[in-house]
Order: sequence, then structure tokens, then C-alpha cells
Amino acid sequence: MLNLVLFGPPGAGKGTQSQKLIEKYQLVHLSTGDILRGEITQGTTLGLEAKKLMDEGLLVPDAVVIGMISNKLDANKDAKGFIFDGFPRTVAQAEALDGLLASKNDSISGMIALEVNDDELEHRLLLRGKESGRPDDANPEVIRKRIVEYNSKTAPVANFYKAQAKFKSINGIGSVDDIFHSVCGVIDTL
Ligand code: B4P
Repeated sequence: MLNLVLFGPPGAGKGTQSQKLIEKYQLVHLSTGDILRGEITQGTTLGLEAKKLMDEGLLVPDAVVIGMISNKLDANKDAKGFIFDGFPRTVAQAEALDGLLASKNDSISGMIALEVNDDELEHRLLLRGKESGRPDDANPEVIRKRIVEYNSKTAPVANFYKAQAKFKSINGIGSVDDIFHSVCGVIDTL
């Protein structure tokens, strides 16, 4: 199985690259952000709780997102592999993911990090906010809070995969197609 973690700060291009990767490699796309926004649209209790945190630029509790991913793995037993997009976002989530995959005799093939500077992230997210109406993309203060959350809680996840020699990093600035080409080049070495 090919199990990829697509990593990077908010707005780095994880969702954008995932769409192209699932087509090329026939993988199941698991985006915790998309799943949470689905819960919000359906108005579930989980969605209502998550919305408060997401609108403030804060992470949703580990137990909630780990439970969601566990359900999705069980629901896709015949998958050729997965792209984890926006998950794991904490070291606790990374440990839980390793445990869930190990229980299925499986593991992460590699983490690919998209490197993008803060100014470009803010620019991209504000632009998306205008088009999508996503509340967490509309306000520069919330965007900066998301970047702070990323630096304090999510960036250490890279060390978790570095310790397993599974970490690869690429430049996330440039055209979507050029970045996709670089991502595929890394996948071919896994
Ligand atoms: P996500 O949905 O994961 O949001 P994101 O990080 O902003 O999206 P992404 O990084 O995929 O966007 P993309 O770059 O593709 O999370 C939202 C919130 O959900 C989090 O803040 C948190 O509250 C919660 N959450 C989710 N997962 C969680 C977890 N595991 N634990 C706890 N909480 C969790 O796109 C950004 C924009 O850039 C787009 O408009 C795109 O068109 C543009 N773009 C992409 N590539 C580009 C390029 N090369 N050049 C120019 N623009 C580009």
C-alpha cells in the first residue's frame, strides 16, 4: 500500500496537490478539514463543537480527529492506499495513526512537506476566503493564529517522521503543476 502524509502549514497546497495525487495513484483522500466541514454542514453535534474552534483558528481535540480517521480506515478496507491531508497535526495524532495502521499490518510510506513562507500563506488564504466564504480564511488575525498553532503543535510532527527516515521536503511555491511534478518525483523514490 502507498500511504502518504501530505504536510505543511495552512494554505501550503495540501488539498490542491491531494486532488491531483488521488487521480494519478488511485488513493483514498482523507482530509480531516474536509470531514470536519462536512460535519458542520450537516449540523451534527461534533460539527457544532468543531466550528467554534475552527473559526478561531484553533485545532480540534485529538480524540475527535483520531476517531474520524479510524472510522474512515475501517470504511475503506479495499483501498490501494491513502493520502492523509491535514492529519496528523499533533505528535499524539501521529502516534495514533501509526498504531491504527500497525493494527492492519500497514504503515506510512512517507511524509511529503510543502514549504511555503508565511506571507505567501496569508495571501493565498485571504484570496481563497474571498471565493469560498470560509470563515477561517476571511480574517488575517485568524490566519495568523492558525500559523501560530501550526508552528507550536504541528511542526514537531516532522521530527516524528524524520526519526523514522520518512520525511521529505519540497518547495511549495511555484505553479501547481510544477509542484505536483516534484511531489511525484519524491513518491517515485519511496
Ligand atoms: P484544513 O482544511 O486542513 O485547512 P488548510 O490547512 O487551510 O488547507 P490546505 O493546506 O489543504 O489548503 P490548500 O493549501 O490546498 O484545516 C482547517 C481547520 O480544520 C484547521 O485550522 C483546524 O481547526 C481543523 N483541523 C483539520 N484537521 C485537523 C486535525 N488533524 N487536528 C485538529 N484540527 C484539525 O489551499 C490553500 C489555497 O492556496 C487555495 O486557495 C489554493 O488554490 C491555493 N494554492 C494551492 N497551491 C497553490 C500554488 N502553488 N500557488 C498559488 N496558490 C496555491
